[in-house]
Amino acid sequence: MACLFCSIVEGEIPATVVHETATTLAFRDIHPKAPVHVLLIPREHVPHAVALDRDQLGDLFAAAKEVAEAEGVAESGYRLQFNTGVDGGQEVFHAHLHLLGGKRL
Ligand code: D5M
Repeated sequence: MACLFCSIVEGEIPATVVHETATTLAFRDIHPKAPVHVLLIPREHVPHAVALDRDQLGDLFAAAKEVAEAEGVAESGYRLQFNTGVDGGQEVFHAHLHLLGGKRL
């Protein structure tokens, strides 16, 4: 079955990209749960957070820091969240790190 976030990486489905590197992509969540809600993903398909290797995890967290600064929430604070597996609330099975901020969560 086609992966939604792989389609975004390939440019086949539009997304509002806010940050990109050789290994990661960050775009706005289509159903934001906070004034700032960005999803950070590895370009490579990895089904969930626990399957990410150390380099991929490091790249995602480094990108999250850059996004937080660019979105103006670095000082006020923000939440970083991986929903992992069905009981964890994961709906899209391409690993993604939620960055939420812009209000008191
Ligand atoms: O989070 C999956 C998230 O993905 C959820 O917050 C909605 C978001 N989503 C779904 N489709 C899109 C598109 N097309 N663009 C941007 N964001 C999208 P989970 O942790 O799997 O529950």
